[in-house]
Amino acid sequence: TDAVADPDEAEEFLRLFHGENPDQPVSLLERLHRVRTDIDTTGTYRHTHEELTFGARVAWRNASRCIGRLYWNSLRVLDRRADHTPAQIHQSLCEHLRLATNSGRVRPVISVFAPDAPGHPAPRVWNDQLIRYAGYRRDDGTVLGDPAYVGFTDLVRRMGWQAPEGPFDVLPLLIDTGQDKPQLFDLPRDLVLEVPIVHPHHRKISDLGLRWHAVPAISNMRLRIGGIDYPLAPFNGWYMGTEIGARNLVDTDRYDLLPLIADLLGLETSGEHTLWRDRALVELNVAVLHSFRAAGVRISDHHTESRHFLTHLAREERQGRLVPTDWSWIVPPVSGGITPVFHRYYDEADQRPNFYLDEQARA
Ligand code: HEM
Ligand code: NRG
Repeated sequence: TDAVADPDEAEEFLRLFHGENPDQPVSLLERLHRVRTDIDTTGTYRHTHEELTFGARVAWRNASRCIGRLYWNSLRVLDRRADHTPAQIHQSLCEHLRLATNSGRVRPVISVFAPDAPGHPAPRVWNDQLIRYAGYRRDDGTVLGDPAYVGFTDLVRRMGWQAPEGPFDVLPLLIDTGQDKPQLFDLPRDLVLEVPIVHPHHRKISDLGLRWHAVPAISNMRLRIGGIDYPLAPFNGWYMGTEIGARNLVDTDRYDLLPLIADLLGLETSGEHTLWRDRALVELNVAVLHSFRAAGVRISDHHTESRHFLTHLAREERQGRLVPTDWSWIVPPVSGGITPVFHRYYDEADQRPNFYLDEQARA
């Protein structure tokens, strides 16, 4: 790539960093001069460790689709810019999961790998998230596992992955340093904490053998700080229950479980007016929250997370900062109107640093 760091964006970021973090060993003017010179001569510049940490935290603070931003300033930032080989990167991703999972006391962590630089493509992983389940299309057209990952599963099978062909098979990592062919790595089983989904009262739901992984770790978003792109910067927090109980296990193009759950609950499914979908949905969400708590794995519910988000908003406004927010992502997919985030409008600015989804065609 011929990526060149944008000097105006670099300056804007350095002013923000020094504004929020006075008492730096190097003055803003010295730093600006140095960065301008570096961009002129090399096409890019290198963030200090402090700039990188601040930049990643502010990218989270600016993530307008994220309801979990109250704790933005305590994000743990792992500087992995020195990793180059696929084996090193795999090692660091495993370390990320170990620190993030923390035996169930899930902590927000980001690992930042080398940025795009002139003549040096940045490493990437092709997985959307570090932990996801395989999907297998059967001959009758139905899917075993997660239908969202049928394409990715086909790809890694063609590359030699030995598929167990179960409903919840953790996919391997596909690590691409841009130097050689992308390489497959299995995640060590003991690094992938999972929760069996059980219902506190309905034995038949518990008997389905459903499960979900403890840590959502998005690995396909580009982190952009001060005009520099970090294409591989996987991050995680903990789950909000509805992500699993109202989307992953429920969307008709995912596990699509509502008809089965309604049947097990003995609901009257002959017409929409019985609200059998809604009743099944609530029981599934009860099961998800109950199961994570029972397993000692951190998770939050949408009522608590909504309140925390409004606390965050008020706190940020007191600091004189805008909180860019996308209503359509912030309002939870169940009980929207009985959460406080529903009943207001938000600012919608695109502020940097931030995370971006690359629509680069992959698998
Ligand atoms: C999106 C919750 C931590 C960045 C979301 C969504 C939820 C959420 C519910 C919407 C997801 C969806 O509908 O698929 C939380 C919770 C966290 C947390 C409970 C606990 C600490 C983080 C962290 C980061 C982050 C640590 C980055 C450092 C984002 C971004 C999106 C997002 C960029 C948008 C993803 C997209 O466009 O697909 N978050 N989050 N979140 N979150 Fe968070
Ligand atoms: N809905 C996705 C995860 C998206 C991000 N959610 C978080 N992020 N909680 C899913 O896997 O269901 N986070 O960094 O904690």
